[in-house]
Amino acid sequence: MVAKLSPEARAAALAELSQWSEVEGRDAIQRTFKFEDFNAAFGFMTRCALKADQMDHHPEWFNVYNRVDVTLSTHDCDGLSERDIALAKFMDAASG
Ligand code: HBI
Repeated sequence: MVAKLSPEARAAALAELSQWSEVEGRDAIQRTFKFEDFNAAFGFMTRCALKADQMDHHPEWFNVYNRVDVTLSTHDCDGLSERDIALAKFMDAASG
């Protein structure tokens, strides 16, 4: 079972994810990624999808052309876990 982050661990992790924001009314984080075009956005999504499947941890996301809206949360613990933080960091690195 994946553990929900403690308030202290959550605050420390979010301090490192400056481009992510907390979702109102839900224990989740979100970020919008913008790319040059659809090809770049879909390449990013493909890299993240392969990583997510390896991690057995999957994003909620929505894509239109060069924009990818991502929400991360852990359904198994109904909140933020280390897996969301790890996937958010991977996505930040994969977007650059
Ligand atoms: N993805 N975001 C997210 N949260 C989960 O709890 C989760 C997941 N992918 C697979 C998964 N859990 C599995 O452990 C099972 O719940 C299917």
